[in-house]
Amino acid sequence: MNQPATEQPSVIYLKDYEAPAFLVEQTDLRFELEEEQTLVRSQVRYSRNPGCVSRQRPLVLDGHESLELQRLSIDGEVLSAQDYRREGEQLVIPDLPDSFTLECVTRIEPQNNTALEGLYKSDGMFCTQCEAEGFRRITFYQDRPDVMGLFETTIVADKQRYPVLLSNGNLVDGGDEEGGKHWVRWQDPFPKPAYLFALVGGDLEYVEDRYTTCSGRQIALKIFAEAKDLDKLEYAMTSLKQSMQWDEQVYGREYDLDIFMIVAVDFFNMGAMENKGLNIFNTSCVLAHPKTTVDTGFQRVEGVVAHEYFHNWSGNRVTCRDWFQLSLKEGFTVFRDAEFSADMNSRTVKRIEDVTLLRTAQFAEDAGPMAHPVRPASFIEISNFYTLTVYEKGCEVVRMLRTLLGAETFRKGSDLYFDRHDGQAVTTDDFVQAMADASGRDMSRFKLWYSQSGTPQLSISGEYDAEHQRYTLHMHQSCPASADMATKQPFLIPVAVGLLDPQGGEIPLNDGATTEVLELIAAEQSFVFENIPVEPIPSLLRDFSAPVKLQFPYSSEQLVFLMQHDSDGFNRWDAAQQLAVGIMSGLIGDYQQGRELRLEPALIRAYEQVLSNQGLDKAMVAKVLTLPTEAYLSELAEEIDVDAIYSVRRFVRETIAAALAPVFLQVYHDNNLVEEYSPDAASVARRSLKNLALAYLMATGKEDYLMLAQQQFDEADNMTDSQAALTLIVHSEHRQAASVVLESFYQRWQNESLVVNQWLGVQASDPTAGALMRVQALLEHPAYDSTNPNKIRALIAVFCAQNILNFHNSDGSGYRFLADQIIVLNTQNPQIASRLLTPLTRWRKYPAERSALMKAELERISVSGNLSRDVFEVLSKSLA
Ligand code: 0A1
Ligand code: ZN
Repeated sequence: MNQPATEQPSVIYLKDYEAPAFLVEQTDLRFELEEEQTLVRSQVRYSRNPGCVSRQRPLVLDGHESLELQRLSIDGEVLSAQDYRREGEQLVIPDLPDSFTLECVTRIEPQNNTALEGLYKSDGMFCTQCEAEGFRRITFYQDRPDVMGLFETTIVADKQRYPVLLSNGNLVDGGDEEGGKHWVRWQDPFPKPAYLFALVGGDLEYVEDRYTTCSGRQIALKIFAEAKDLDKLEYAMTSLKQSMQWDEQVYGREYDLDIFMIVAVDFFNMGAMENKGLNIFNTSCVLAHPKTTVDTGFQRVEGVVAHEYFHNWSGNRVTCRDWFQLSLKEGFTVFRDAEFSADMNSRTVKRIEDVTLLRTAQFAEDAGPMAHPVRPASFIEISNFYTLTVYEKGCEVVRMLRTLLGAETFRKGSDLYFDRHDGQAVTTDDFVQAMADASGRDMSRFKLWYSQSGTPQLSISGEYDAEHQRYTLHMHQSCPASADMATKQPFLIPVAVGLLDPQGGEIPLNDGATTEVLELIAAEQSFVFENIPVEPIPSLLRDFSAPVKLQFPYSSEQLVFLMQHDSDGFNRWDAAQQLAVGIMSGLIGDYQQGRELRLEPALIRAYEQVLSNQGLDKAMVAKVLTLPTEAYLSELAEEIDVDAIYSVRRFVRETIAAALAPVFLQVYHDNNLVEEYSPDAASVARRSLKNLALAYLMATGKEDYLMLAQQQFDEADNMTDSQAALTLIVHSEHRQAASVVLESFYQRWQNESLVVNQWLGVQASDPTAGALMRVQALLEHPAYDSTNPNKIRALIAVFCAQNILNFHNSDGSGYRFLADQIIVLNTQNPQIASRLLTPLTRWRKYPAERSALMKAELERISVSGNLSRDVFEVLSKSLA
């Protein structure tokens, strides 16, 4: 919705929740899809909600300015303008009987819908995106998740252009009509909120398979895509079948319809959507082929297919009462998909990747102007709350519940939750209550994780009493004020702890186990371990048992010791990170003081040892040897000195590379096997280690290694190796070689849209000087499409989020560029515009000059007029 500049969009509060005045029994929809317009007729059977106190309340239907109302009738009687009123975008109908059928005909123009919410066209194909509030762009409806009804959908369209017509549930009827048209009818036997409605109409092909459920039911599985992409669907299909089986085995959840469909679309604001029985996916999250997809792309497909499938229970069968409860389905489902991926691949590597994302991006969000609790208390535009906090921190909250309760009791809790609330729209409190009831524990303090924003800080110190063989951990927790909340109460923090003896052995703890979960509930608390024969080195917060910032005064030697001996794989990696962070933070200070940079040998020695240890998992080696990213160092900094962070990281990388080049070369060759591509964990690990070695070799700047990268680029038979070589060459100082590989890559892949996105991204993240000019030139390139979110993300979002040197150019050109893009996108696609704002919202963390330039661009956007609710909310919170 575009607001006039003077009108302030209103804030919606959780505390104002009221049950709907009317319930929906049945929703019958009829769509006539045409080139210039779509006519939508909805016939909805309403009855007064007995749970609603006032019987006088009118029916309030949500709508949108793009809806053209053509007819409204109640039980066959056409309403005149006096029978209802328009209040903003809503339609209010007073004086209604207790039950009735409302018929509503609207005219919409999906072909002009650039916001990609509601019904729109993606590459000539009709598709929908109704979460969170897209259904109101299709017809007037009580568009809220606690209104659930049975849907029947009839679609009429030109048979030749749109041979495939899909909706939720089962296909029950269909036929041909005059004028070259055909029609179909779909019935969904499960009541659902409107946000889970979906429709697709297009010229699509599909691959097909079957799955037999644990109770022996046969499910038809179909994945639809454009004909040219049919060869890229096998991996998604395998992942789907694995997900179905995993959910039966791990959560006892069986699929409920006879058919499960996925459709791939190229224009999509997010990753994918869990519409009942008809998931719609961004092509980037479903298409995968060794020739065109990198290893991380395969993993993303596997994870997103699982995520959307798991929503069938955690989201669809049990849904959210209101949008403040979004993490009820998202946090839980991210937890479920993370555990699935951990079971399919390397558990520790998956945990490292997830924690890395949390600690860089979610911690930054929680410390910025958009900070909000996992269950927000208010919002202006719900689309702005599909955040890392709701998803990733929400996942951590569910993980902590499992850590506190133990896997078995947690499963009892999830069974109880699904049984108790099947078919209902519920709250995060209901979820925690099921866990409390299953375990017999009072979880009220735990619920602060849902209602308080900010990242808690946990300081721990250890004290050894040799005489009494007693070791004490003193803990202190605090949580800094957040943009939305000044003071916080102490959280219940599960701290998983192990104690190592000086030989690296695990000391048995109080209950004989080697890891104990301590429950910190107060601001200050001490935990005593008896019978500890020597002063131990503690391994704290094992497997990252809580989303907090931990401080413990480890020496470099102790960190190296933990890297070598900790039985907890996550903490071995984290010790390496902490070691590197400590060293790099010191160097950042040196850089700022103008002192010469010198890398102390501890890090190089530690890395060398890791490289020479043949027994280690290769994926872990690659993770351990990856330096903390610029984004993580920025998050940790009080004030972000872009030049210092960039220069120090580069210096450390180059120094390590120079010192260990022969070792890296050996690692490269040892892992450069001629083998058929496979996305299994061991092969992915080998490629990641090989390409890490190549990256260090390229960091030496030596021509020999450029040739090695060129050879890999020329000979690679898979996109992982090809793209790794391309990136290293393009990001190097070898400019001539860079343009040669870029040109050859484009020539080869110009017809593969997702590969072209990678090509755009490699250039957008190129740290060498002049990147902005090149990005601006790419905006005019035929490969770019300013209406396709995937292209916008690949070029603009990557430039602003990953190319810190060029985006933060001290002349302010990067900021100006981004603001210009946002001003255009604000009207075209508000969700994307609002997400793109993120890097500018962090302006307070930069030194004065940059900070002022960033703020000035935010102010320029804010006076550009006609701000969408999405952009308005982020801007106003950022400038408050
Ligand atoms: N529920 C989806 C995410 C999603 C949310 C909003 C969308 O459009 C604005 C699209 C998808 C998921 O968690 O996968
Ligand atoms: Zn989700």
